[in-house]
Amino acid sequence: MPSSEELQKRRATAVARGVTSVISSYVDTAAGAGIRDVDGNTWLDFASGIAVTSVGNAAPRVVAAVQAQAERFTHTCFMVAPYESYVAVCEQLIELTPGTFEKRAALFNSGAEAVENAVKIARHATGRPAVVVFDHAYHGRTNLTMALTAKVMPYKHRMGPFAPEVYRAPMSYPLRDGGLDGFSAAQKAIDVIEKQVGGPNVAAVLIEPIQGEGGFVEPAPGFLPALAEWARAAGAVFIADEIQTGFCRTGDWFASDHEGLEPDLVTTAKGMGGGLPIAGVVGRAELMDAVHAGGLGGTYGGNPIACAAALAAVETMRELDLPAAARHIGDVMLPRLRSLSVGDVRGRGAMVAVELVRPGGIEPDPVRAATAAKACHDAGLLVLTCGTYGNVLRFLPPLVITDDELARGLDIVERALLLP
Ligand code: PLZ
Repeated sequence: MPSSEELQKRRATAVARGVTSVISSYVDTAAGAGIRDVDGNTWLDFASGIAVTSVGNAAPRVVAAVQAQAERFTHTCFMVAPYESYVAVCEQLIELTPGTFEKRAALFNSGAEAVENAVKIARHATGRPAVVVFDHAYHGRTNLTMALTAKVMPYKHRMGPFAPEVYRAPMSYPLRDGGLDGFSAAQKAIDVIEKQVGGPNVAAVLIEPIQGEGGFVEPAPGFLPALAEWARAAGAVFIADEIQTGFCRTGDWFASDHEGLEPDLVTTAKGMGGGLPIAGVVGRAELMDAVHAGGLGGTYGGNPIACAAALAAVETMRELDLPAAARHIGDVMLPRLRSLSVGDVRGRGAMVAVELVRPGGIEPDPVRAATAAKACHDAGLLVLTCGTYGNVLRFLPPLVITDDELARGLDIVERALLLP
């Protein structure tokens, strides 16, 4: 078995520099919230492969389902020869997402692809061009989703021209917008939309209910319902990008559930596949079915092995009550982090962050975030940073993490955050 150091050398002459990794240790095996690298070091996982392995790494049910499906058949392409598991995953999406109205779903391979398709569907159904997105938004790295994503470095720099008809509105960001209440923050955004885009031109308002890469920004209560209400009145499609927040992460099946939001369309990926690449768009039947036959699809979308994994992941989430597990994780993490009196501690369920700021104000402190992350890594805890200013330390543990593992991880985080 080659060591991580040897692999780093091979990588340097084989893998494009644009693709980076958080740590330089290479994975050998992983299970639950534990990772073992090729040199035999063990890691505790507070990253879940960016909010993917919510059911744990190599979750037993997922592994068994993948093995069984691979032996039955690996691929036929749902557009060529269909199979039951694709239909079953769509049924699960319909059942689990908010709203009891008639829905349809379609499956894709990645989050970005789901977002692209949600926009295609909204534009097709409304016959309108404009898409409204928000400051600090992250929706992907493809051409359209780069345009939807806010941050230029590293996501967009020198990669334009970008897709047109994308407009950015101010986000509710309680730490940084003077603590505007949700209604006032929504009015501010709606003002921008009405003055700069015009309601009748808006195909979709697209938003992460809690922003992920942008810094775990949770809008003030009332912001999302006010925007959804405006979209409804304007005849625009309200799309919740629940790729990072969905499938139990925030303590509900979907973050939209928290305020009783019923988005017209929801995009999902990450946690839904239990580690296999699968994504979905689900929502109002009249929107989804507006698109002509053949207007949606892709060779691999809803691949049978990924569908088997998704069904097993959802079964695991139900069986282990992972929404409750996520709430428990938040209940353990938030008070402990708050007791350190470092930065702005926030989160819902198992989507928890500390935004680091300079003493006495809210000036971002990205160096402190990087130092703390490195100290965690040195101590064997895998954590991530995020945020427009790179100053947010974020935690996304697998929802099956044990209390003992959680406590061990928090000990490491505590020491890292209290470094001078
Ligand atoms: N929408 C809300 O969080 C993916 C990407 C990190 P893909 N986030 C992690 C990186 O540096 O690429 C994400 C998301 C939200 C869309 C996406 C895109 O999902 O599966 O990465 O395409």
